[in-house]
Parts: sequence; C-alpha cells; structure tokens
Amino acid sequence: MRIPRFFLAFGLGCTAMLLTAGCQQTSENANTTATTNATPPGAQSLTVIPRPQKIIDAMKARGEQDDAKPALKIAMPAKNATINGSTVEVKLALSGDLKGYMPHKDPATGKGNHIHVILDNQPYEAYYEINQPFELRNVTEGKHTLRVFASRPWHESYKNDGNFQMVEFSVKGGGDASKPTTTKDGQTMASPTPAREGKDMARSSGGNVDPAKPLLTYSRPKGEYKDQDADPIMIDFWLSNAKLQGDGGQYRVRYSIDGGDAKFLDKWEPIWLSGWINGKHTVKLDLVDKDGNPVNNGGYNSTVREITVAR
Ligand SMILES: [Cu+2]
Repeated sequence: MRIPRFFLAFGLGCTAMLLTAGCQQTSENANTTATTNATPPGAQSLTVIPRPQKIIDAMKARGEQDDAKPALKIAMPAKNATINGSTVEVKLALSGDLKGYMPHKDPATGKGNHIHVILDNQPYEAYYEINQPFELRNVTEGKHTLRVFASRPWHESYKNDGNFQMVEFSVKGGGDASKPTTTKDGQTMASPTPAREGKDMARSSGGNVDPAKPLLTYSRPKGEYKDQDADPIMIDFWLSNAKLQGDGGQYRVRYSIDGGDAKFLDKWEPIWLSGWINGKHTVKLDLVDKDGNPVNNGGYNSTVREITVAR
C-alpha cells in the first residue's frame, strides 16, 4: 500500500517528538526510575515550612522527653583500638538528664527513640536496643571513625553538649562487602548472623578528622521516603566546634538539592522542605565560613546523599 508522503513525514515527526519528549523527561530528572515515569514532569519547587503539626503533637505526647539532655559515651570500640576481624562491636553508655528518654523500637510501629551510628562518612545506621552491642559487619581493613548521637523517633537529634561522641579505631583483617563473612581460616561461618542489631557496611575508610576542629555531621535525610513521610522531608545535622551565624557564631551550613542553588542554614536546628517530586534526589550539606569558603575537616564537612521519594 502506498502511503502519501505527507502522512509519512507527519508520522516520523511524531515519533521524533515523542523521542525528544522522552529524552527531556529523563534529563530533567536523570535518576527517575521506571516506576515513577508516570509522574507528570515538572520542575520541583521546594519550600521551607514550619515544624509539622504531627511532630509537635508527638513532642507533646512524649512528656518531658524533648527537654532531655542525653549524654553518650562510646565504651567500644575504645579510642585508637585495633579490632581484629571485620565485625566491630559498638557499645554505648547513656546517661545525663534523660527525662524518660530511652532508645527502644516499638514492635507495633517499628519506631522509637534511637541512636544514629555513623561509620566514617556513610549514612547513619539506627541503633535501638542499646543494652546489646550493635555490630558493624564487613568493615574493611584500615583506619575508621565512629560517630554517635541520640535521636528522636522522627530522627531529629538532640543537640546538647555531650550527646555527640566520636572515636577513631582501626580494623585488621577486615571484610569485603562482596564476600560472605568468613572465619580467620577463610571458611564461611555456619551461623554468620547472630540475633543482634547490626549492619553489613559498605566499603569505606575514615577521614583524617581533627576532633577539635569544626565538624559538620550529616544526619538526615537518607534512604527512601514513602507516602506521608515523603512530604515534608527534614534536614538535620550535628555540629561540633562551630557556631552558626544565627546562633552568634561565624559559620553557615550551605545546602543544595539536586545540584540546585545554594541555600543557607544559619541556625542549628532542623528544617522541613515541602514539594518533593517522585524519584531520586541528592542532598548536599557543606560547612562554610563567613566568607562562604568550605571548611574542611577530613572530608566530612561536605556530604552528598541520594534519597528516593515515592509519594
Ligand atoms: Cu533516625
């Protein structure tokens, strides 16, 4: 059958337009996954909103806990300890003015007070039952840092002195994330997973951090945000040896979403951002001085995390 040239050209044009539209959609949000392609394309416009009412309600329901001043100590690993093998046991001692604050996961809701545990500059792991050690598994050989601080069920950290602790330690004969956990002799262990809290860690090594110098510790957001948890999303961080401009100091925390414009946080408190579109996003936090210059401390003061939003 003969197709008139006009229709042929029109058809090709449509195909080209469709292809172009597809490409544009992809490049606008390069990390959009297949499951989120149904989302109408559009620019994301984020706004800082006040502390959400559901968190205000949760604070009220917790009595005095929000005024607690937890004091954490890292009992293990000891400062500058060398750990033989790839499993690092973390033991913490919690004291201070707790006002009823105690880490624990409610089995019904899967939520509760918990400690944020950060190996090197990886995303934190949540640690709930602190009467038992937390295991960092498959930790690679070499020098590492461990940072911990107490947090609330909605992941906002307590920001009092003494709540943040950091130690440096080393691992000898460490793990390899691509291999199963093995014994010293190289045999696969019969029961590699004890009934303890813990996590297989990604490969990383510790930064050359000076604990006496300004240090920005990225905490939230991380991971996957679903449904009502995906809007708004909280940014939260820990700050050591540095005061922000709005708190009478000279530093600022600069943040950028999806590589966009730099915005500044001048008070040490969380913010909530509303307006996320589905897909993958990056969140970058940097500590900068009064002139806007990055303040380096072992590479930890500039952190990018990828998160996934699925509303
Ligand atoms: Cu948390």
